Amino acid sequence: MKELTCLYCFETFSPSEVVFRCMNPDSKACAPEQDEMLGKYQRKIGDSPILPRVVEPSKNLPTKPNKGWDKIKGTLSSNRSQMLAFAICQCGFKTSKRLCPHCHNELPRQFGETDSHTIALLGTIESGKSHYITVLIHELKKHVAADFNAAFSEMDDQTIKRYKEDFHKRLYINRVVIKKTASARTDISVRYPLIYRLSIEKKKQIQASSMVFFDTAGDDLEEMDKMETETKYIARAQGLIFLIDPLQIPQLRDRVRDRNVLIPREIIDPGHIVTRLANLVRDSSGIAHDAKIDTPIAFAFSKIDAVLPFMQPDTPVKWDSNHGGFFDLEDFEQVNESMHDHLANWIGRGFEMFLRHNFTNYAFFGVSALGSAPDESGQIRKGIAPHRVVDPFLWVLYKLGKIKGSKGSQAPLSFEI
Ligand SMILES: Nc1nc2c(ncn2[C@@H]2O[C@H](COP(=O)(O)OP(=O)(O)OP(=O)(O)O)[C@@H](O)[C@H]2O)c(=O)[nH]1
Ligand SMILES: [Mg+2]
Ligand SMILES: [Zn+2]
Ligand SMILES: [Zn+2]
Repeated sequence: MKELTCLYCFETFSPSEVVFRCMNPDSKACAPEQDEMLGKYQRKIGDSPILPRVVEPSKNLPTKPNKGWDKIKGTLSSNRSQMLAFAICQCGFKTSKRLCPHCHNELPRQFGETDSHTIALLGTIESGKSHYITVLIHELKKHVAADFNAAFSEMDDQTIKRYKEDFHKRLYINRVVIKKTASARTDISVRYPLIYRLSIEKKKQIQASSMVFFDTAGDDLEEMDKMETETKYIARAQGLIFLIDPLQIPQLRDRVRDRNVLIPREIIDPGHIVTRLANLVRDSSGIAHDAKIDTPIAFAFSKIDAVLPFMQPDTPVKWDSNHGGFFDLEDFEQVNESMHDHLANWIGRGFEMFLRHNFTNYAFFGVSALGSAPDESGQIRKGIAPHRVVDPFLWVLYKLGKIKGSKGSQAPLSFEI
């Protein structure tokens, strides 16, 4: 039987275990109740939200059976692998609002119909994760549609609201930097991933995947092994994008200091997070300590705009990338090699040696979400001019077999989902 994985809590369940929330608008006929499971997910224990009743179709026999009930009973007993389209509450009201049986978050309408891919974003505090995700999503909406004949759209209301208010408004409307991400221990919105549907028309058929992104606080990643949901999503991610902040590398930090560039307050060694990441994936996936992890992991130097002056003049990362309908492998190989050499110069060989001994599928990139440094008051006066932000994401899709790669101009114009 096909198991489903919740996009919010990452627990797995069979389709018939899905529960529902009553949609009866009359709260006198069906009194709202405290939802402790959702309260637990939102870390509001003792202060759980009061919401319309949860309907468990397998347990909840309606007191007033109506026409729909026979159909539900039939479906439940005959086919456990089917997800019910609706359920009937004890109050007799029919509802189609599906919830995860483990965390009681509402499941997006297309949930279960598409493959789901979690792409986790990692990096030290202030490495640029929130800016990167904001610009990546903006670029994917703009270019994926044009270059790949595909559509990229939000899958749930939470994503629309959070992207618009927390991310898009600040960068693209107010032109100010995004605030530091609060710990998921204190801010529940941080616990909610951004969920998108990527769909493409291929041979007159629409093929879709859901893409789940988490913008975790660097503070939480420092203690990732203590965070239950975060641990699950990182360990179960199909692809990882790991941002390395060049401005936290002591050698480069000293050189940019006199160029009027804002430098992060703290220096945190990306090696610590990578070591924890490897342990976490191994422990939760049962991978032996001498076996390598094969999850694709893209190491991207963020804020590359700030360090380009210190890179070799002919470094390929200076050029714009152009993946017109395919992943450009020639460009990828040149950038990967060049960034790999820079990594060795800037951080030393130890980091790469650790990667080589622990991962099979990794590559190096250089990205800039903003294109230039914001000023000291956090204003982005020069406007947002992203550079190569889609490269690591497209590489992950390529590694997952979702898009085709090509060398040179004989590019196949297809985007396979
Ligand atoms: N020069 C340059 N600076 C950037 C860029 N992106 C982000 N920054 C700077 O880096 C700072 C931190 O970026 P965030 O995206 O908030 O970093 P984060 O990794 O989300 O940090 P936490 O939420 O604390 O984990 C921003 O306030 C900007 O000043 C970029 O593309 N270029
Ligand atoms: Mg952040
Ligand atoms: Zn869940
Ligand atoms: Zn009801």
